[in-house]
Amino acid sequence: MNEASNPKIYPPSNDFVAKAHVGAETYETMYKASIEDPESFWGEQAKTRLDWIESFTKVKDADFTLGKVKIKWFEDGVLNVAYNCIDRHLEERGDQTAIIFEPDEPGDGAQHITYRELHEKVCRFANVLLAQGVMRGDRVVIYLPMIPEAAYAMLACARIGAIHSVVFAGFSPDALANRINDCQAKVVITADTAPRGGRRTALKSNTDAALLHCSDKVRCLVVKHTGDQTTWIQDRDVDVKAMMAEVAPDCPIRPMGAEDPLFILYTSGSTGKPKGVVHSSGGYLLYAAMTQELTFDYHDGDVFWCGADVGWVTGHTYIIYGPLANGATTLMFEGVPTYPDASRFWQVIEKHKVNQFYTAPTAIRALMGQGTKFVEGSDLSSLKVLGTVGEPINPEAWNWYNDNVGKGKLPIVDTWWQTETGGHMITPLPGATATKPGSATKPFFGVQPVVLDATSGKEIEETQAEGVLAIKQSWPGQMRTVWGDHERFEKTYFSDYKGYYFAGDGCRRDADGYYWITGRVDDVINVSGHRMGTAEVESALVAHAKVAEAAVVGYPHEVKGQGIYAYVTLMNDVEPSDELRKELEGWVRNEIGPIAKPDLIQWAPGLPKTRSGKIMRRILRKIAENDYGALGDTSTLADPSVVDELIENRMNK
Ligand code: 6R9
Repeated sequence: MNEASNPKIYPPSNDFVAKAHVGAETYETMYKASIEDPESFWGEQAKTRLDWIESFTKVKDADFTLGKVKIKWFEDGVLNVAYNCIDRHLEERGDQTAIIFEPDEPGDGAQHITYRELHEKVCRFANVLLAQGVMRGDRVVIYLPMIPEAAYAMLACARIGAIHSVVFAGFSPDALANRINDCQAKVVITADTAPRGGRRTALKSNTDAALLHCSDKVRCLVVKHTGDQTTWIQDRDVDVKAMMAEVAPDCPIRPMGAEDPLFILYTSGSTGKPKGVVHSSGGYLLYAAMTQELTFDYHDGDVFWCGADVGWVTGHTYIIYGPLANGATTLMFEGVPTYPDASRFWQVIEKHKVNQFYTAPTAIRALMGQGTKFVEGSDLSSLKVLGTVGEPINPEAWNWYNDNVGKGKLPIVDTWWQTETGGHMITPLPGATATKPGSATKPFFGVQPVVLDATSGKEIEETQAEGVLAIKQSWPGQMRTVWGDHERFEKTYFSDYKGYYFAGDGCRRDADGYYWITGRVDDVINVSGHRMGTAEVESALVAHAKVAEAAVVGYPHEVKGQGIYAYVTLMNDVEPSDELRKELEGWVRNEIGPIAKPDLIQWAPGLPKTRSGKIMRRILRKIAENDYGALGDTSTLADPSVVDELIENRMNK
């Protein structure tokens, strides 16, 4: 039986409902209010959840019309994000732990950083930035692992009004250089080396390599984290910890406009180079705080653990900004789920008595593959809510999570959202929504999803619908623009379906109005919950001297969700070999990072193209999926025989 068409339903328990912030009725009333009168709804939320230096008089000014797209919230309000995440909590919870840092090596001992300590560290870090000449509006690239300094650096930027752009520490020097150059950063912050799963990544030397391609004015701030030896360039490199010890322990906040950018985060799209997604100070923070509290039913005193990396949006919103704005205790984990062994996640939960745990389906599948013995040995009784994010969760993984981690008793929130949306968009609220495994269920407050017919672009009115997912109205956490390219912003998100925000996912809505995300409908693939533009991998491949042409598609992968399948046409005089295959894998690793390494490379003497020279990816996808029985119409191909050749030599047999 197809689970999706007749799924088991999991209502919240009465005990849970009794203590929850939002129950089913409240959800309905509040949701209705948020859609019918967004101005009052969000005005009220912004006043109660955030502290303003000057309050706003205007709540919303948004337009999705192509050519004049504009998204503004609380426009004339003035606030400071770091103040909201730290200073305002000092009186009441100065001695409460703000951040628990759990290092890669379990034997190294955790750190508990109180709000008061966080305040001092962030102030000192901010003074270091100021001493480097960083001013309001300047860009600061943060290329750090999951260490407290990453949080200090982000909040220090927010304190002085600089715009941070965190680059995932798994990215290569080239990827780092592209981002530093695109946002014209004044400073890059890195660490000597980064331990992860018992191995070390040489971040400083990656940064040195990246900076060869950047302006020589870029300063390099180095956090000496492991003490490993690195090269040192006088006049360019700065020892952050040494300087933090010298500067003043206090630093005034800079009042910022609600619409001033808080950060830029680069993300992959279906075309071109990664885009710098710009998020605001006021609207973003409000949305981060509200979703963190309500989606996870966070209560004062709880320990919250989002297992993402700060290099992704999930880490921004649910390790740093959301929890800290709410005065929560947030856990930062430097390691990986399988080191020293596959019980690490569960050990960390037991050790720190974690109440809410948020991870990705790919991590669940990887741990599932190790059997249940690793989870059985840990005391998970502190857990109250489980969450997932990043990709659709398959029922097997959902059931495993539910049975073994939730012991059949905990609500699981499957949260659909994107880098662009700032926070959760479609998600259960644990005290309000009965869940169905594999469905992200219902919209969050203020979010108006619609299902559009993919070809006509018309809204499907019936409850039961299948098509592409779009959003009708702005919400405060929405991205504001693409850094330096507003036209690209409009074109990417508002031009395919006029009047709506569209960001590339397909979906189904069932008879109960529940949403089921079916995956990307564009040339973006989702590898272990990480977004990867196929165009990016292709351009890395063709940059290799022996490659004439390349086409990249996704294919189903048991653990990663999707794997990367590359069809490569070599230059005329080049012979294919296993060594060359390895060389290309290493090449892509170096060009982009390990997450972009192709899983399968097929030598393709020719690619299926239309007579106008367009590669027919639909066909390549089918072959990669081993589903070539249904190739559809191939009559428009310039040379249909290439298809037989590709099928014959396919890699995914
Ligand atoms: C937060 C984040 C966004 C893309 C998105 C969609 C996929 C995320 C999902 C999900 C199904 C979920 N996605 N959450 N698909 N169910 N609960 O992941 O941001 O890295 O920008 O990726 O991830 O395809 O469009 P980002």
